[in-house]
Amino acid sequence: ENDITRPKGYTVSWHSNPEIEKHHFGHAHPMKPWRLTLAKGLIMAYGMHAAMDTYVSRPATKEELEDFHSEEYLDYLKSALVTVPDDNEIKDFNLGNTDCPIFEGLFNYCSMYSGASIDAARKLCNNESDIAINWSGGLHHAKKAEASGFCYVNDIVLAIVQLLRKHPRVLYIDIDVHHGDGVEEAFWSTDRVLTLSIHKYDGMNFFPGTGDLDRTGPDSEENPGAHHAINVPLSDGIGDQQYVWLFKTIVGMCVQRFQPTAIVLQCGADSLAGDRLGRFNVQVQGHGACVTYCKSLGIPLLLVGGGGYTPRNVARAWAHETSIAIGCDGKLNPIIPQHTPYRSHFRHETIFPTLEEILGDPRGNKNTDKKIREIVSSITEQLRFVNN
Ligand code: ZLV
Ligand code: CA
Ligand code: ZN
Repeated sequence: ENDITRPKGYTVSWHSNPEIEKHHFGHAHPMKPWRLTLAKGLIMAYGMHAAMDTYVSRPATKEELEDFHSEEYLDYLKSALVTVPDDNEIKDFNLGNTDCPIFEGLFNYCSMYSGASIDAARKLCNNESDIAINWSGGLHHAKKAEASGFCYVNDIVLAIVQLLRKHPRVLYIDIDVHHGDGVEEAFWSTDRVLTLSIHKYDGMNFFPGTGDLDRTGPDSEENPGAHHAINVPLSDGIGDQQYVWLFKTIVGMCVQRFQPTAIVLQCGADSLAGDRLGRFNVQVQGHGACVTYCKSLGIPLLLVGGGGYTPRNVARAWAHETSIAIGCDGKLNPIIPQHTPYRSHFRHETIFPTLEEILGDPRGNKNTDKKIREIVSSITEQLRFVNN
């Protein structure tokens, strides 16, 4: 029996819409919106929805989308017709290729996941929630007038724009295995947003090919945003111990120096061990420890999803992180319904399926402790240029 009670005076809001989950990028495409159905299945099987304010999100409006994206791009996205992806074709706005196919209901999909992030940000602005969650968002590569890396509309940028209406300083943290280039670029020239992305970096050999340690924002006297981009480039195989130590150390330093009044945490689950596209060895526990640490700071927190290409691991991680948000982690027993399709995905799991070790091809850890310490000292130097 679960005993899920709401802590008094602490509100978590959960923003989702089952419509989003029904979209298909195409059979060979690694991005599977139905992973959200799987995550929701676990969250509800544990009874966690009872401890949150749940909202069915609505599509973002044209005006809201134009807070970041160009009208020309949005018009094209809206009218784009389903085509067979062709990488050799002349590309419009980088749409209609294998990474960013045009599929049925594309504009609806984009408006919906963006509407959920915008609503979540507004709940934080109005002090109506302490933590707001949108697992369908976190699409950090989208640019003003360009789709990129499975991302078409940058819901994170749109949410941060909302937060900036109330909050003087927003800290953006990105634990997706890929570099959060779209969010970083969007706030290149402001000192009101500090961006921090942890990712695999191997020059052009790993998408999107940016995010080295020395990429800190355009450095000029006139740019207040100089030094306000922090990048943590890692190699294959990093595990919980090094990852969580790095996360706490660097986020701790950023918070002390920058004094954010709101935090956005992109929880891309492709940094987990066994991910189809990822290269790290982070476990559900280590990934979740990042959420626990951010929650412990006591600053309004927006949690969004992102990458994650081994659906059952994505579902475990996001269900576990939902339990951390509502403060019942480690206290839940799953009641996975016998008759649902979810069961086959979690059939080996009994109690706390979310915390079982992820089995996958063992990945050798190429990150030395020396390299990890060098990253921390470089960022320590960089933060001297950040004023609070
Ligand atoms: O998790 O793609 O490497 C947030 C996120 O960060 C590339 N794309 C592009 C750049 C030129 N290439 C080749 C195009 C590949 C097209 C097909 C795949 C198909 C099957 C399996 C894997 C991929 C794939 N694509 C793996 N990595 C890519 C990256 C994009 C990664 C986006 C990560 C998005 C949601
Ligand atoms: Ca990242
Ligand atoms: Zn990713």
